[in-house]
Amino acid sequence: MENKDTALKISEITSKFGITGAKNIEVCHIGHINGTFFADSSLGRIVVQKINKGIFTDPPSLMDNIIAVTKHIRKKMESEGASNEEISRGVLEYFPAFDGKYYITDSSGEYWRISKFIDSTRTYDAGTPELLTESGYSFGKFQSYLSDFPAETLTETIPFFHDTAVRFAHFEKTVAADLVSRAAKCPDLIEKVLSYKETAGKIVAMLASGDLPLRVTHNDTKINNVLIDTKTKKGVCVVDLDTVMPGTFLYDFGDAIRSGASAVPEGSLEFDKFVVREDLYKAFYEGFSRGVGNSITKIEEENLPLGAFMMTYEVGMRFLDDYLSGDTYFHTEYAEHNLDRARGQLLLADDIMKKKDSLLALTKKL
Ligand code: GN1
Ligand code: MG
Repeated sequence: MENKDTALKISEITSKFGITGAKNIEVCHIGHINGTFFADSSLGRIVVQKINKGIFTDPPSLMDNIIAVTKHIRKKMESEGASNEEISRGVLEYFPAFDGKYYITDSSGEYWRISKFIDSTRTYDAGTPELLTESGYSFGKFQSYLSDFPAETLTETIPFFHDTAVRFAHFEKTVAADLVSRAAKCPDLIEKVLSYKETAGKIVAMLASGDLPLRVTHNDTKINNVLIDTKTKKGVCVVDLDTVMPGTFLYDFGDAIRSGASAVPEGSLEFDKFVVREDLYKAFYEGFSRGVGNSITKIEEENLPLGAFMMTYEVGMRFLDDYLSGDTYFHTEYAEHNLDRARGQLLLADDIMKKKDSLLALTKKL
C-alpha cells in the first residue's frame, strides 16, 4: 500500500526533474543514512533519494563528485568495448533537473536526486563464496576504473571519514561527556574500544608516511552496495557513491570483509557468530585482486587483514559513539540498536585481530 504523503512528496520531487507518473512507490530500508525510494515513472523505474544533509553538508559538491566519477567510469567502459547495455547497467546514471543540476531542493530545503533503477538485480547482506568473489571483482574493477581519476578534483564529502585516530579522539570525548548517561550500560564495550588505542592510528600513519599509496576509493564497500544480477548472479554495478574520496585499498577491502565475510550480517543479534569466515575472506580476495588487475603493492597486500580489522573496529566504535551520543547519526529501529550493532562489530574486530596471521597466509598462497 502506498502512503499518500510519500506519493505526493515523490510526485513533487520528480516533477522538478520533468519526470511524471510516479507510481508503485517502495521505500528502501537498506542504507543507514539517506532516504531512498523506488518508483515507476515516465522514465521507467527510478531511484529517488533524499540526501542526508546533516551528514553530507555540501550536497552540490557531493553530486559534482558523483557525476565526474560516473562519467569517468562510463568512458573507461566504452574504451574497453563494453556494449551500451553493459554500460547502462554497469554504472549509475543520474538525471538532471530542469536547471541542469543533478539535484533539487524541496520547500523545506532538503536535497533530492534521481537515478535510473537497474533492472533484474538485487543486493545481499550476507553471502556465499561465489557472491563474495563477484562483489570483490566489482569493487576491484571499480577501483581500477578510477585508478587514473584526478583525486585532487574530488571534494572530501566527509572529512576524516576513515581517520580512525580522529574517530578515536572523538570517542574519548563522547565517553567523557556521557551526554545521555548511557556509559554505565556498556563499560565492557567502551573498554574494548579504548584498548585498541595504539592500533587505531596505524593506517593513517602509513598513509601520512607515504608507505601506503593514496588511491581514489569507494569507502563504503558494504557487500550490499554491489547490485547482483538475479539470473546470472554476476556483479553488475557498484552503488552508493557518496563517499568516493581519496583513501586506500585497505578501506575498501576491509569494509567488504567486515560486512560480507562475517558468519552473520551486521544487524544480527547472534553475538556468538560474529566471526570471520576464511572461505568468504579468500573468495572476496580472489575477485578483488582480479578486479584491480593485481595492482596491489606488497605493503597493501601485507596489511589487508589490518584493513579488515580497522574497518570493523572503526564502525563498531562509531556505532557505540552514536549510542552514547543519543543516536543522532545512524538510522535506528529500536532503542539499543546502535549498542547491538557495536557489540557485533567489536566482537568481529577481535576475531579478525586474533586470526590476522592466518588471514594473511590465505591470500599469500594465491
Ligand atoms: C553507513 O548508509 P550506509 O548504510 O551505506 C555509513 C558507513 C557505515 C555503514 C554501517 C556515510 O552506510 O560508513 O560503514 O553505515 N555511511 C556513512 O552499516 O556514514
Ligand atoms: Mg553509504
